[in-house]
Amino acid sequence: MKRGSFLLSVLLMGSSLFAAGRGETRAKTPSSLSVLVYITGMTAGSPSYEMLARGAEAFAHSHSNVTVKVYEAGFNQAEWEEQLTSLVAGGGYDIVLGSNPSLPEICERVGKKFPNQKFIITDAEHSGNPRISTYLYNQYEQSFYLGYLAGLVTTSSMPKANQAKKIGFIAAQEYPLLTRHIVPGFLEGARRVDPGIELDFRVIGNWFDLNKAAELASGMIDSGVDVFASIAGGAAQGMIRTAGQRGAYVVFHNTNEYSLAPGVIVGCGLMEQEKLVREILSDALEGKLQYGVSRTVGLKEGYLGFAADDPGYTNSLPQDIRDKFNAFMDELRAGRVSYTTPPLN
Ligand code: RBF
Repeated sequence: MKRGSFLLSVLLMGSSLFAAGRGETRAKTPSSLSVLVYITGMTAGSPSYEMLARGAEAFAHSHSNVTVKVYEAGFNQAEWEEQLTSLVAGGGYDIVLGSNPSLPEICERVGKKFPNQKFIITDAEHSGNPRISTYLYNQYEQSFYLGYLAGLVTTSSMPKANQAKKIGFIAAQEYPLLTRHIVPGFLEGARRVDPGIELDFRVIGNWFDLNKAAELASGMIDSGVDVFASIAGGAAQGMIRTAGQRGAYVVFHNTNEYSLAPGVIVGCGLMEQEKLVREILSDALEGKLQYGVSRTVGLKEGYLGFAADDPGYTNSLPQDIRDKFNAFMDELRAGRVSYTTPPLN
């Protein structure tokens, strides 16, 4: 070996050692990225999972050095950790990407066995683990403005609104993000319209039983509920069906679903999960993604919204309600509505 090239290789070795020594925060820019999209349930019928998979697949489609595999873990939560363990055991994925508030704990345990594995989780909050990066949507905020709309509708003289000041919420199951942010935010929003509004809250027990959701909705209508919200994945379809048949309204979280039941679904919140996922993967590919931290994203950051520019909204609600709601959204975006997001833990 000539002296020049020997010196060069020593220098190169030194610089790569130096780069490695800088550790976690400035990982080298990967030349390719292999992503496992881990769906904690089934993709179809669950908007947040559909957007997760679509965003990742779109990113892979436009980047030839990115591969994405979508894995559906199914509804048996007791199996998720073991499934994920065997999926990462082969070491084939640079990152595991998921969207579920219960995933950080599972990933923390799996990561102990596979210290090089990285996990990125949206719709969750977790910090301090150098293998895990999380993005929490401010679901208190989305529920707060959807609750405000529900409050306007239940106190209105719209054809299907009754005298009772009662709104309903159907959940698939209880978990901290739901019981501490989503449900309290919804009631608080409604009470900004009228402090006398009451909430009827019921739980299905799983994410797929449409008939149980329909049955619960029917009982709630009997008890005076005229506006519903839900976090129930595919089971929400049963509630929407009953609301349509028996004459009640629905406000919907996370996606534009007006076309499912025009005149029944009168307001849709938006979660910009596809956009967030593309940005996350772009950062990961450039080696810029930070681990060990959690960020919260909401209205003002542009990751939560409301589908106001849609005939499903404009044709379903009278002008005065839309004026009041749109004004509330403007105030909220401008930071002029004060509210406190409760702690998650
Ligand atoms: N949301 C869905 O849309 N479909 C599901 O199958 C689903 N399963 C979940 C399972 C668990 C254990 C938890 C904690 C949440 C689940 N979610 C599901 C809720 C979802 O991740 C998110 O919290 C809500 O969509 C609100 O952002």
